[in-house]
Amino acid sequence: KGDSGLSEVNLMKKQVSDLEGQLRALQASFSKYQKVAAFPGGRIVGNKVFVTSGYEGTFDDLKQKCLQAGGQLAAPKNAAENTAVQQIVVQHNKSVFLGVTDIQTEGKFRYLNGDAIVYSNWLQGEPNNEKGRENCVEVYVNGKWNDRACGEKRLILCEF
Ligand code: 291
Ligand code: CA
Repeated sequence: KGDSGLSEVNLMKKQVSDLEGQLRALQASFSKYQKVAAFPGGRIVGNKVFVTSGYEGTFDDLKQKCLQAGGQLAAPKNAAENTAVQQIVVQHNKSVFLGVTDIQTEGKFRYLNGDAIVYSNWLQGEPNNEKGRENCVEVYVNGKWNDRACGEKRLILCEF
């Protein structure tokens, strides 16, 4: 009888910590749906959401704005995510810049965290580093990727 009170406390500690975990997951999920509510026309793919405000700017400008919003530039990592990006490009009839560059090493495309890309959807003949000046990646309305000069202005697309 002596320790039944203690094990009841331990059981409750576990229940509280489980609930804390569930609450954290729910908060993370809810904050993503809030982005789509704030910027309608966003796309939800699994745990990821893609949203645009309609703003257009250079790569550095767009990268900064996504970070400021608590997200990052879109970086589709599979065909389903790329299709979601494509749908937004089609909706606005404007190409987006991805969070993918070969700024560090020419010809080696990486995510903004430095990891090598695990998925790509290059248009035939791309990336061609035209005039040696193309280190960013735009997505065309057909969903295909083209490397493009980072100083060009493109539609912002953030992921959360
Ligand atoms: C051509 C291709 C692309 C390249 C693009 C830019 C155009 O696509 O060679 O690989 O990225 O040109 O070089 O840049 C400027 N300033 O015109 C054109 C298709 C729209
Ligand atoms: Ca190109």
